[in-house]
Amino acid sequence: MAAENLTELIGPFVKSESGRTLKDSTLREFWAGLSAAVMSKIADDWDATRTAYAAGRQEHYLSAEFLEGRALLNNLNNLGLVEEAEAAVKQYGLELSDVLEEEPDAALGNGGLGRLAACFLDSCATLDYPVTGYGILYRYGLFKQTFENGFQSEHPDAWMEEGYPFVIRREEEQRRVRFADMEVRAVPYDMPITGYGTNNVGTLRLWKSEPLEEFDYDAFNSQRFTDAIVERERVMDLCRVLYPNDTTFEGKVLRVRQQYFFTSASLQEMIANYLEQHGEDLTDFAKYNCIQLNDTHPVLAIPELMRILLDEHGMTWEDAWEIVTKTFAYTNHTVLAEALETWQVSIFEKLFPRVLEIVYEIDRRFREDLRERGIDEGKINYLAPVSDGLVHMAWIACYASFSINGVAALHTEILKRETLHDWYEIWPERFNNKTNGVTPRRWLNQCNPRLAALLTELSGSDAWVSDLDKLADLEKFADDEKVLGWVTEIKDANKADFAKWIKARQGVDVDPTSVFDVQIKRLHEYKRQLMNAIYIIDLYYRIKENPEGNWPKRTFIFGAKSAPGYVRAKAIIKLINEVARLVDNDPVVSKFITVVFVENYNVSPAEHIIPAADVSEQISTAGKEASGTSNMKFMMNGALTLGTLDGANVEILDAVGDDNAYIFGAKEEELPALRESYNPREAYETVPGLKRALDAFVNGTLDDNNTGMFHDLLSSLLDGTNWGEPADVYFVLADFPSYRETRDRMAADYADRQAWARKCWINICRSGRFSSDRTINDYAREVWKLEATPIKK
Ligand code: OAK
Repeated sequence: MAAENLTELIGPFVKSESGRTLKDSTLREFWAGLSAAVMSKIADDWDATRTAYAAGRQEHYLSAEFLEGRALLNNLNNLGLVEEAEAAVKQYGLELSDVLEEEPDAALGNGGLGRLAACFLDSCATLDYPVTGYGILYRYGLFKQTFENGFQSEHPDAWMEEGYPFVIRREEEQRRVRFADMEVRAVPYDMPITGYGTNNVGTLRLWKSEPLEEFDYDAFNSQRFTDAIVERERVMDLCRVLYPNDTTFEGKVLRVRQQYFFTSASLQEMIANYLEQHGEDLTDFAKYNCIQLNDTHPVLAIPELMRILLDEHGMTWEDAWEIVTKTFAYTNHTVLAEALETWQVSIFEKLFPRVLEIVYEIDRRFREDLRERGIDEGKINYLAPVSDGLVHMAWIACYASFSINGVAALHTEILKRETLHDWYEIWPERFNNKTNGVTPRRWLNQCNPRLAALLTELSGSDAWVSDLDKLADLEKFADDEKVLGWVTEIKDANKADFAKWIKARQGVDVDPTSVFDVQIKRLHEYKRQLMNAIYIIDLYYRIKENPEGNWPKRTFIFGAKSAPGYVRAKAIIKLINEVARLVDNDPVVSKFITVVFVENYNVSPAEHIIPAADVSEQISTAGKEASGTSNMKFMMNGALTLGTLDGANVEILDAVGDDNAYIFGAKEEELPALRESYNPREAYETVPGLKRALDAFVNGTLDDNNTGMFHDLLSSLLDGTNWGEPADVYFVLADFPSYRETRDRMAADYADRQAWARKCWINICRSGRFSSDRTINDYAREVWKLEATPIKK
């Protein structure tokens, strides 16, 4: 390729975006032009990678969500083009950082599961693994959140309406997906996934549904204008919106349509590639293909692959099943009961009767298989793919997959012991753990350039960016006062940046010298943002009682979206906003503390928040958070964990030791016994400060605008519900005393900045095992049996 510099490329590309002179082009058009220029630079390598991967063994990552966030800076960093890009926009008097802020987040995911998929693709590209991601091109990503009088309000996010240069429509590779009541075209849109320090460029293929015929002109010509449009819209509806539920299942027909749509299109492509590369005999399909199911959302791929092999390639059931059971691997991402996907048989009947027939046959053979193993009928019926008129997606996944994994050591143990215990008893060899990881490219090198520069300088190269274990070599500086001084300076500079950013974004003033204490994640009762808020209310009263006290200055930062229909989660959002107002309106308390709720929390806000954090709140009820991944991002950026022994916190503690993390609360194995004797009302009456804090919900101190929602929150803690939910399901009040003690101690410890910085440094240096490169190498070696395939230049 002609060695063209971004400085030369940018002008023409911006012009072709804007259709006017450069001086009149908008910042947004500069973003689009620069992005298009970057695409032109990777096109040849992208092609070469696709060709190289097609021939050998490949892994296909099927996921209903990919929470990619922004792409331009990530690509510039990976390609080593940041300085070139800076110079390119400087010619026109622009700052690269301003251009980058024009990019919308590709928010095609809800939270942890979707962001994990994005980190995994980044690692696969960096490590040259032949892996392709498959998902859905949602027209509307996760809703945009605003606060109206403290209440969450949701707005559509038409993220690519103004054009998005990082996806390419591949018209010629379209497939057809048939439902009983409609047939649609699946048109792939490909997003390049660049890696760090490699020429390989992976692919995220996002399918979009379109009508078979662009427009029904017959209907149109015979004056049936609406008919022509209605049919077209029905097909477009399929991919219109990402369902905003995180870890909760909703049995909506459109959702199961989405699931079948993208899995069917993806499988058709895998089969077509196999036929092209390896000939007509599909016996070796599993030798060349492995499919990772990101939770149960893509599990329809199992009966669909059966259908393709049986109906379209004339295989016997036995041969087809042999292939299927060697192809699929399943990752579970939660033990929460409300996430379990079960679809009504009648929905399958209506949408894809043939797939249902196959599911029934899987069910029949499953029952036979288990009977032969001497398993009793009650258990068989419980584990069967179909029972009580419902199709159980997780059971199909467990039965057909050669590998079943959890996402942190504790989570995998809970799966084996409880959630999937019966499966584990029958097929123990299928179970394995793959502790999650996060990409250090985006979550350290890119979002925290100051710290990245220090790490590179001290280690003499940037090799740590693609081999994070190298940071262990820097632990020798843990007692080097100069280095610890730099660590503190870097954190302070990042905090000053955050203060500017949040001032510009929300008009809030924060004191960069205060302790930044952060909880950012989806709003869910088990994550216990409510416990965090109760602490702040209690602190508010303690400060009011003793305004002369030596209170450390603190900023409490929240970021969280609630599912639009999750009433209690929305009440908690309103409550936190009310606490922020209460504190802000108090001239005494506001001298010491500030509460900030970052609106519309997403990937790119996280990149501003995490490098500035001192305290990482990881306070879920033990046993409920499968892994957590922000805990890892915070650790890498030198924030200390305030957490329960849950998910990957357990492994973070194991890595850094007691002295370098703040752990509190009941352990998972203690909770069943605690439940027996638990009386939250007693805690309310006896734990000092608790009654006063909780009464503030309902005595007029905090205002829920007469909705009664704060009353409901309180009674969920003290009384449970009349539909049988026990009081305080998530042990908020039980863990409160130890949370308060630990959090108080942590804030006091911050005063010794040198000792604090030492702890931060240990966290940073020991974060190597939480790189998604480690996770992906484990999957590649132990599950996918995949070799790195670097392209030749
Ligand atoms: C979403 C929908 C259905 C089931 C699970 C999820 C989900 O997002 N789970 C989250 O996955 C993350 C990645 O493995 C974990 O870190 C979180 O703990 C888990 O809640």
